[in-house]
Amino acid sequence: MDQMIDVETLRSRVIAVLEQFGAAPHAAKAVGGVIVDAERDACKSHGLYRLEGCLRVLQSGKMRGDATPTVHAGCGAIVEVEAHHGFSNAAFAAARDTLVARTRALGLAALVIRDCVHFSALWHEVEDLAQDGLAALSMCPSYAFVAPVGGHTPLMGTNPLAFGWPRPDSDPYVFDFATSVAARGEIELHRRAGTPIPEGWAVDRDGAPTTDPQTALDGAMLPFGAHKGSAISTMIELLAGAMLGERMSREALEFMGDGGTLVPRHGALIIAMDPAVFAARSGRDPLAQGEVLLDAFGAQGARLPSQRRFQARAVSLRDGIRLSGSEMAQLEQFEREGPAMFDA
Ligand code: NDP
Ligand code: PYC
Repeated sequence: MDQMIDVETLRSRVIAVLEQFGAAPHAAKAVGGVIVDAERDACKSHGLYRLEGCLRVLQSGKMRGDATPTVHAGCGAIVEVEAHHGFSNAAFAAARDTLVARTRALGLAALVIRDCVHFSALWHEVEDLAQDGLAALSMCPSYAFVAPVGGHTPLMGTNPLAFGWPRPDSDPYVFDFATSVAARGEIELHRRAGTPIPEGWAVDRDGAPTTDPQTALDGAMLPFGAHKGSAISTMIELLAGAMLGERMSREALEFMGDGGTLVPRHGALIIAMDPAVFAARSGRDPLAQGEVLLDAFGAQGARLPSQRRFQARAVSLRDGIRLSGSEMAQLEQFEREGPAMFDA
C-alpha cells in the first residue's frame, strides 16, 4: 500500500542508509540530497530507485564513499575538481562556489569533474547555478547502451544534457534530458512494472524494433531525434569524455562491468556563463529579453520544461512524497540489513 512520507524525513533516512553503507557524511548528504530531491520533484527514474545502485557500487569496492574531493581552482576559466572515485554530487558541492566566483569574474568558466561515480539527473546542478543568476550547460557520458542512428551496436551512453537560465521573478528555465529517446532508468521502471516500452525506444540485438523492456536492455537503445540526437550524443562523448581525458561510455561500461546494478564512473563537464557579462556592451538586459520569449510560451498553452517538476515539488513539500509499498519495504530493508544485504 502507498505511504506518504515527509520530504525531510525521507532525506535523513536516505542519508543515514548511505552512511551505513560507507559514504562519508558530506558525500551521503550530497548524494542523498539529489536522490530525495528527484523523488520530491517526481523524477522517478533518478529518485529513490537509484539508491540501490549507489549502495551496490559503494559495496563493490569500485568507488570511494569516503573520498574528499580536491578542488584545483587555478586562475583561468577551467576549474577542476578531482572526485577521487567518489560521487559526482559531492565533487560538485565542493567546487560550485569556486565555479560561480570564476564565472562572475570572467563571464564564462567550466567545471571539470574528474573520475566520479555519476548516477544523477543533471537539472540539480544547472538549477542551482541559475538560482545564482548564471546560465549553465551540464553534460556527461554514461554507459554505452545507445547505438548511433543507422547502427544497432551500442557505442554511446544515454548521455544527458541539461541547460539552466535564470529568471528574475520565477523558477529558472531548466531542461534536462537523456540524448537517448528515453533514459535507461525509464526502461528499467517499465521492466519492473511488467509494462511494454513505447515503440521507437530500442532495438533488439539484431537491430529489430522491440517494445519488450528486457529485450531492449539486452539490445540497444536509440538516440532521440534520429541523426540530430545521435550527433549531440557524440558531441557529449567528445567534450565530456575525450576532451577531459576521462572515460568514454564504452570504457565506463568495461570498467564497471555491470550496467544493470552499478552506477557508472567517468567525468563530467559543466559550463557556466554570466549573461550580464555577455550582454554588457549591448546595453540590453538579457534576462528581460529572456522573459519576453519565455512568457510567450504560456500565452499559447505551451508549458516550459521543468514546469511539471516545479509543480510536483510544491505538492511534495505540502503533502509529502508518495512511496509505493515496495519502495518503502526496500528502504526499510536497507536500514535493517545494512551492507550485509548484498553479501550473498
Ligand atoms: P524527460 O523526457 O522526462 O524530460 C526531459 C525534459 O523535457 C525535462 O526537462 C522535462 O520537464 C521536459 N519536458 C517533458 N515534457 C515536456 C513538454 N510537454 N513540454 C515542455 N517540456 C517538457 O527526460 P529523460 O527521460 O530524457 O531524462 C530523465 C533524467 O535522466 C534527466 O534528469 C537526466 O539528467 C537523467 N539521466 C542521467 C544520466 C546520467 O548518466 N547521469 C543518463 C541519462 C539520463 P519536466 O521535468 O518538467 O517534465
Ligand atoms: O537513466 O540512462 C540513465 C542513466 C544512466 C546512468 C544514470 N542514469
